Amino acid sequence: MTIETLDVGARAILTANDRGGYTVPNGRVYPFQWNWDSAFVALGFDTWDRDRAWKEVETLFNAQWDDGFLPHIVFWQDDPGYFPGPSVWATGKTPVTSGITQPPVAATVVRKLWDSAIAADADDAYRLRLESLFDKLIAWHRWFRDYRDPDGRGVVVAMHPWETGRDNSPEWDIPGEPIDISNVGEYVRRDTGHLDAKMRPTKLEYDRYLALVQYGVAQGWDHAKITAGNPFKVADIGMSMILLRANRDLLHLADYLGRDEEAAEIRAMIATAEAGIDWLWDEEKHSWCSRDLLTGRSSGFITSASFLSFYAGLADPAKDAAMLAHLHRIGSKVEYLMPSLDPEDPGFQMIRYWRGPVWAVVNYMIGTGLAEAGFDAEAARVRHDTLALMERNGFYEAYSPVDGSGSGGDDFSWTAAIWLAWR
Ligand code: 9WN
Repeated sequence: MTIETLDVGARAILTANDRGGYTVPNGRVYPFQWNWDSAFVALGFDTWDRDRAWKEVETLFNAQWDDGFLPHIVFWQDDPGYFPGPSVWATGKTPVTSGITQPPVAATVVRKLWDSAIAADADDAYRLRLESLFDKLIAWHRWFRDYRDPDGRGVVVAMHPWETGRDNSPEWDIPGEPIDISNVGEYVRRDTGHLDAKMRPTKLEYDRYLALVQYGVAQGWDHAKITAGNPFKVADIGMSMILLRANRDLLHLADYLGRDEEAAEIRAMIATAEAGIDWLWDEEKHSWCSRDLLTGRSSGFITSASFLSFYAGLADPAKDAAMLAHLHRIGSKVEYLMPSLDPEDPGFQMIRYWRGPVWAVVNYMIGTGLAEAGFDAEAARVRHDTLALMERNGFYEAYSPVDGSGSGGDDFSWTAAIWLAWR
């Protein structure tokens, strides 16, 4: 297939999944607006429709709560095709939303949109929109500081595996054991009606997901109460790196807009993260790893998120060298980087969701970080593999790192968007 044909196909997916101001990840499997999906989707729209790109992010932030919290799903309209739907979340908000968040990639995306507007001499027309988004972005970042970092370590503590965006990563297995699933009750999953159950999380994992949703409902989605008493609290290496990066991009925007007070506040958040993030370095594994806040235990899993240290701008020569060694080792074991789990881990499964498959959006962040850090060969490999997966197999939700076969939903919005933004 030619680049032009793929461009046309990618644009057609975003257009077909556009519900008017927001884009669904996939019409059948995920019929609502998802938080980090929309941010990446905006990068795709920006390659041919700047106004629509900004609108995607603005629509997402229209669902922001008064305390700055930005939900992981916005249920702009009901749809029986997904479980758990709005009535299960019962957050009582208008629009109805979920009660947990997702990785904060939006500030980095908004900076990209702004840079692209400047390059096209269109910044005057977007300045007010930037000002408005800036206020909402910093409110969300403050919310992370206030509710997702109870020990003030400068990391992001996920209260639900879905918050990490890497739902069934083995990092959550042991920390998930204390979750009481005895009262979850009967429910009907919809995901396994759309997709092969072999690709999806297990029943035990779903029971835990739902028990945590029910816990949030029981707390009235009061995030202070959840922060205090949640039975699952894991410092996620992915969200922690992503927020650090997002704060650097938000600082750039603050300086640009002359927002001195906010800039000082963002600098303080960056300084806290830079001082505290080493807590997520696993000396035994020689890798960045998620860590259970409740027990202090490192997960010990090397996942695709471990490689986001470059994207976070952590220039630490010894740690960088260790991560590059892992990258080369993993790269010699699989056809396509970057598997969501180390292929030498006994739990590696090439098509089961976040236990093996490759996600284009994670690769985009890894590749961007590697390029910025000057690791050109590694950056080129990650980018090349990502684009090759799409050229050979179309725009799937994820792909087997072993044979490149598609996993999860097809005609997937954020994959199409990454093609357009990164090819
Ligand atoms: C739960 C939409 C989302 C992504 C997540 C991915 C998957 C949902 C699910 O799909 O999660 O949020 O039901 O499996 O793990 O990263 O945002 O594409």
